[in-house]
Amino acid sequence: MRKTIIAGNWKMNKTHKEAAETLKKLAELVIDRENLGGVEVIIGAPFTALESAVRATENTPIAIAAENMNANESGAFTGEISATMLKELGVEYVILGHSERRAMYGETDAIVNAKVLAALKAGLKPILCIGEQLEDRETGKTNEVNGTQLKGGLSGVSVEDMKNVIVAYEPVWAIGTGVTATPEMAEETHAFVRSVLVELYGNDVAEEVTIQYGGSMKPENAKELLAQKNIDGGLVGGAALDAEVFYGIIAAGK
Ligand code: G2H
Repeated sequence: MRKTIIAGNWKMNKTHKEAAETLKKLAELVIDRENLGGVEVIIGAPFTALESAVRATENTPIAIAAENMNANESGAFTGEISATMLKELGVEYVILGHSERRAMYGETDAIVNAKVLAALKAGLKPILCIGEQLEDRETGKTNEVNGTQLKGGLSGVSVEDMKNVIVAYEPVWAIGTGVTATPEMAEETHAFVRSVLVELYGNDVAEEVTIQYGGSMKPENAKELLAQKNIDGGLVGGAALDAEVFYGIIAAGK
């Protein structure tokens, strides 16, 4: 049985103080592991909010993710943050290869792959994001693009390490636009993504990988999306900023 994992991606939102306030509210709604009925909850916060986020979620079932990291262990990389720095803070996950980083900061599959490997080496669990642009979908390249990003991002990841990787499929045209892929459209690509995982790691491992959907997920559409066979969770941006709205998505996954 694979896990249903609902993760928030706050992006460049929330200060240190705001993060603690939102997480206090979210922790009150989440109550405890039993109330979550097997759903796992993660919040991805900006670097400056990570320490307060980790503190605010101590003794709660909410885990914390960073939204990026550098692949190098240490050194002359001004302004960058390493996996070890995150791990020592109590961060458990790291979102890697988000389409905003690919588009705005030139992250290639090779860069994303180096980060995935470095995260796993340091004991952080990567949430590897993949997704096609509108143009790719319109020209029939959805599977090709997602397959290339997935294989590129996972290059050199062992079968053993794959147990600690989450894949997030985020059609770029659905991100922050209010346009959601229909559950059928999303399921079709999720099934394709799983077939690539079968090719890479075999059926047993592929069946256990959580594949999240991302792109304008909200309480109103979450249930239908999460009901699809190969959609095992969500990576939620805008709708994760408010604790009650985000809890609506968590509740839909129960
Ligand atoms: C996609 C998603 C979160 P939103 O980027 O990763 O954001 O839910 O706002 O589309």
